[in-house]
Amino acid sequence: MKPFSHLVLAGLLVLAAGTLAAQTIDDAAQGRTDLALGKPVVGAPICKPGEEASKAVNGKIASKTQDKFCTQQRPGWLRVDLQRPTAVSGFTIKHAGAGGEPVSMNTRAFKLRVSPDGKAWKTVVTEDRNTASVTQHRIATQQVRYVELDVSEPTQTDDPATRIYELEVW
Ligand SMILES: [Ca+2]
Repeated sequence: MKPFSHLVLAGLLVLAAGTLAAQTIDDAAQGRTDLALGKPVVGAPICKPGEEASKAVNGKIASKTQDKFCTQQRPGWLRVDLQRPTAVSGFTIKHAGAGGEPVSMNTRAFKLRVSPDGKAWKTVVTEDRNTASVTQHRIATQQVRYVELDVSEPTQTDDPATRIYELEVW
């Protein structure tokens, strides 16, 4: 083998190792257990059948009509019951764009409140001008039973509908 080939081979090995490392980190990040998946959930009145609050914790984002929670109430809200106090350190919210809808429909302003008992509530996340389709919010790890999403500005425009494809708790 010529020296040049050795260099190419070494380069490929470095590339392969880098890809493997990145993949491992990515898997770890995505390997979080979604504590809200399939849990009891209530929310503001829905836009139409198929867009119930439960669709925000069904683990799916494929369907624009069956996998999201939609409400036109303002403020819009959604409350998940983890059923017992659970160590929570963050949230991932999948907004309209994550479900393939226009990013102009992404939730603009919202808060996340948590409670260990349904009585004492604490606001742990405040977002005033989000534009992203997927948002992640890390908090100091704490014991949480209820998680509530409160939406004050549902979209980037005057479209009044809140669209949440998934509210993940981790
Ligand atoms: Ca969903």
